[in-house]
Amino acid sequence: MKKQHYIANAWISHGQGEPIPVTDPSDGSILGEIARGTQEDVNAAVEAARSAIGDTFDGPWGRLSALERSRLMHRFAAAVTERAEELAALEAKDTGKSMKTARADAVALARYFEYYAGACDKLHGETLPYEQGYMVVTVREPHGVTAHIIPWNYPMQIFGRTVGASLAAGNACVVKPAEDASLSLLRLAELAAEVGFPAGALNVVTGFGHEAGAWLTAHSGVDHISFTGSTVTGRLVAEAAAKRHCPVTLELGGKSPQIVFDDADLDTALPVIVNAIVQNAGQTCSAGSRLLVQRGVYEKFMEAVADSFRALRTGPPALGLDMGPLVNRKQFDLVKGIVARAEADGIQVMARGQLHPDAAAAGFYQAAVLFRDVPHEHSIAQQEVFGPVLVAMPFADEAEAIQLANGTDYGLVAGVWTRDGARQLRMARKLRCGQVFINNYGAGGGVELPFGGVKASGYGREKGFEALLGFTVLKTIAVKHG
Ligand code: TXE
Repeated sequence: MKKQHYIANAWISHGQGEPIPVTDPSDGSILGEIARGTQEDVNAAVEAARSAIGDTFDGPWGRLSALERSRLMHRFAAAVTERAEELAALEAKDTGKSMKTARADAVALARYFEYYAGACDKLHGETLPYEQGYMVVTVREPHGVTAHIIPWNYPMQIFGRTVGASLAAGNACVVKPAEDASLSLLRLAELAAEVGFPAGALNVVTGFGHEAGAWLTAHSGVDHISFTGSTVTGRLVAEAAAKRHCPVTLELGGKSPQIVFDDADLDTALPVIVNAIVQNAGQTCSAGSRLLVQRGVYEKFMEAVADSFRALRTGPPALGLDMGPLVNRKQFDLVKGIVARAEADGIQVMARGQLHPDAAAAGFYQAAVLFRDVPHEHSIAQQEVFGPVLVAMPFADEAEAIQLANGTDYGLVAGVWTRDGARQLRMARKLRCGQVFINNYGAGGGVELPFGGVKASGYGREKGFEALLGFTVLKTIAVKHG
């Protein structure tokens, strides 16, 4: 299987870039290759998007009415739903995620398009009170061409929430998938053409981040950048954007706490807390990767978490177990190294999950690991691991819980487990993060709920109506009518 870029509704490659091999994380074998985007490829994709929009929104995509955009997006959502199984299988093969997670991703993708399709014709400006003799209105216009740098952990979902919102607002998109997970997004671009999107409205250029990604973010024809990925790369993207005054949203990593008070409903909390760290083998920006438990229930709750961890099974994606392999050798070595260093530093492993006998030795399989009594300052309690690794520590009271919860560079999501209503509200207000879940944990929340971080977790919001606003520019028109 050899894939080219998908630009202006056609398979295409410019230049002579060496192709990038596509590896199957379940056994390390080579599945095929994708094109290594060149500067020419990036230029072609941006130009295709610009002509789809047109200089004054008069191109074949730019001139469509909100209703026409909405109908196309609904058709796309229906096509994704129809092909959910095919898309999930492609994603599971490419990324190693379990079929269970991949199916959920396809469903979420369709739902994002459905949500934003319904929002196209509800996006409007306002009439403003001003001096006598004036009529002042605001209108919401698209940025123009938006670039979408997408990581490998949830390609379809992140495509759904950023590209869906951007198209709904009337932008034309250039997508750069991760070099480790491009197949599903190439197929989605083809699917968009099949349901009738005009050429250039949606383009996908594959390649390496430091090449195609960097050329795209530096391109003067790009009017907005949406980046999801690591904190380090996010900073590079923001620098590139700042150099040419381009707006950017950054959805970066996290070290999100689950905070369990003595009065919590522990039976309800347990499966949710375990799922929030093992979902997608922990490769989730909003993973609940720190467990803070009040001293009164610490021993009891930790025993229950440990039992759940021992039952977790990691194995080939097709078996539909709790977890598949990690995405690539780099991530596998990274997670293994972090776990080994913590153990060497004397941090106690309380429980490990199981590796299925069919998990190939050459695959990137990592069983779940539960650490207890982890010092808050230790790097494993501070850094994003991006694997099925949960670090737990006790706390005495609400003040200490807040201090620990807020005590990392990140601020993406937090979960609070307590029956005390006043404490729920106090905690919700004092936690420094973009989303707080009380007595549940949404691992990023629903399609409708704005999502994003503070501090090193980034800025700007995805999902919900808020994301749609972010893909528009507000123009004020003041008419002096006398
Ligand atoms: O991420 P990168 P990597 C975290 C997680 C993981 C770590 C490294 O902790 O272990 O990041 O993963 C593109 N200009 N997350 O190295 O580099 C790249 O091609 C423009 C959290 O895979 O951030 C890919 O498409 N683009 C995260 C995307 O950026 C560049 C999801 C993400 O890659 C670029 C993934 C550049 N200079 C990893 N360099 C989350 N927030 O969910 C790379 N890219």
